Amino acid sequence: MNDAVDISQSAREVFEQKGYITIPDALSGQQVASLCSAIDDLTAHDPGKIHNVADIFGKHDAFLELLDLPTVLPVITELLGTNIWVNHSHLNANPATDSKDVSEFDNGYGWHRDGGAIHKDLPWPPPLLSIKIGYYLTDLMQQGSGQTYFIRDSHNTGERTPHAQELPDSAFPMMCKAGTAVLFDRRLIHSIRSANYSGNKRRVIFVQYAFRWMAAVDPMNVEHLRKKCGPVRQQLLGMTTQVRTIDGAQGRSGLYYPGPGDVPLAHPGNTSRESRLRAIARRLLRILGR
Ligand SMILES: O=C(O)CCC(=O)C(=O)O
Repeated sequence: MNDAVDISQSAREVFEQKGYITIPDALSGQQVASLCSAIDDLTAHDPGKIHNVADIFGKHDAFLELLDLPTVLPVITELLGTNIWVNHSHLNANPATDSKDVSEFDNGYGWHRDGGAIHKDLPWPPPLLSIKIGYYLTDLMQQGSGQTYFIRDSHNTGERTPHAQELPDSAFPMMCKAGTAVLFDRRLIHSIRSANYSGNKRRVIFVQYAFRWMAAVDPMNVEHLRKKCGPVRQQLLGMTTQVRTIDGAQGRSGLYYPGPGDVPLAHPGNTSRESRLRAIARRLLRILGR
């Protein structure tokens, strides 16, 4: 089993050393069930196929709570700070097959570091820049359940990505229980898929936090969510950017020169006021609904 995060040790220390942190029970059983059912709704047209679908937040409201999950977001802000947004998300559904290896897939394990052109454009070592979280919604404690494989220490070594069908000795599967969040360094080489002969469909959701000045990976079809989201979620969906005047220079983007309205996440007072208001509104609606 992988080491769980040791709360007494700083998250940064664990993350820098291993390139990932696991948070068991980041999601309750109820949250796991509702996220699985959202994935099943969105993939119901072809349940027997592998799905890897990006830009999930505008596709189902069940995903919205992952934006500012209290069990995970504080760790992200400890590692990246508050000038962040979610510039990429995807859901993965991997039905079980009989195959014990990845030879049936043209691209095998699909080894990669996250960030695409970042790795061509910047010399090694590139900075961290973004962190991806895997929310594992299926128990993956048994070998061959379609686990994500990681190449140990590759966030530091800069080694080449293995050939698609290769499984190096330094590769290990992320064995974890349903409800676990795994935060990983985008420079850590990982698989895009692995064999799933467990008999169970694997369901996972990936959410990537990046600095606000990094462009979107996804189309970001989220504008219709504005009214459903408070300031923090709006920030994380990229909806809070203002044009600012800096030292008399007009027309500077709040992505680069963030002011308080740009980054509500940096002002927890606003958030608690907002959640208090939401609680009052919920209570009123309950009373009116009686
Ligand atoms: O599905 C997986 O196990 C990993 C997918 C992933 O992280 C990716 O596509 O970058």
